[in-house]
Amino acid sequence: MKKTLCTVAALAVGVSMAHAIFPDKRDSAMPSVVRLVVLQNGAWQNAGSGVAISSTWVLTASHTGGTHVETAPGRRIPIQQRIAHTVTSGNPADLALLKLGGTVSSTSRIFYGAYTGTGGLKNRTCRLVGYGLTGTSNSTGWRLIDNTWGVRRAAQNVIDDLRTVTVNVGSSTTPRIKTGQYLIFDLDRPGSSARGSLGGSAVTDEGGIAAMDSGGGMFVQQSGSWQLVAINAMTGTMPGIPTAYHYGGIGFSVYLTPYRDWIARISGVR
Ligand SMILES: [Ca+2]
Repeated sequence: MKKTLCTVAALAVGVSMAHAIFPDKRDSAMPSVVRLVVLQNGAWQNAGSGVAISSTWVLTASHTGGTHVETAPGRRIPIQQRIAHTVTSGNPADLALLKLGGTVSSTSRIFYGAYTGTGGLKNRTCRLVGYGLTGTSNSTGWRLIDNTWGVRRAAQNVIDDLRTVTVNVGSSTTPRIKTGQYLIFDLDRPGSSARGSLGGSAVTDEGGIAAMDSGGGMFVQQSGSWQLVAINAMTGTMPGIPTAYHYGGIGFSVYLTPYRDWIARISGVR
């Protein structure tokens, strides 16, 4: 299985790292999920997603970009400082905290839950929220539609696994190696359990993540609300399945519990 995941990681780099929520279900429940944007050629372009964990701090994946966060169309707040995760030895995780030069009104609580045991995250239904591409499903998988990013959407899935994965989020000439603990979900075919690779059958609104969903949130229902457990980061595949968006393809979100101390130290959010 470890070898399989090395393949997964390599392929994940092959696809765009600034990874859409599909299906096309617009989200109204999670305004804490913000769009990262940058001004290029006179227009605000997508640079990923993020999740506000306090009025002045946004958590995202370190491979996202952007100079501003957009909380609603046209309402932009500058990013004052970007602080990537660091470690004293080994590789850092694919996480970054963004200090805002203004305040947001909607925030999400982080649930630092265990993976196994009573109330653990394993096999829990999760909600994925971000500003990435949407698409349509067919008999073999999802066909993503170009230029559909920039809208906040939500999909659901099930947390199937927890793995430590090493991945290059840079290029071959300028590598940026990240090692992190990821919560993993597979893309099951709506209405069928025949083509999944990890867990059970599809849940309502089963979907995954794609370009520009990177940095968005994975949430679970906890104490009566949706709480943040992971940051959406990348997609992969399993042997014999051609692309990440075929049924059986896998999505990876950085599990936040192992990084609790770092998040608290930088942002003060506990
Ligand atoms: Ca699934």
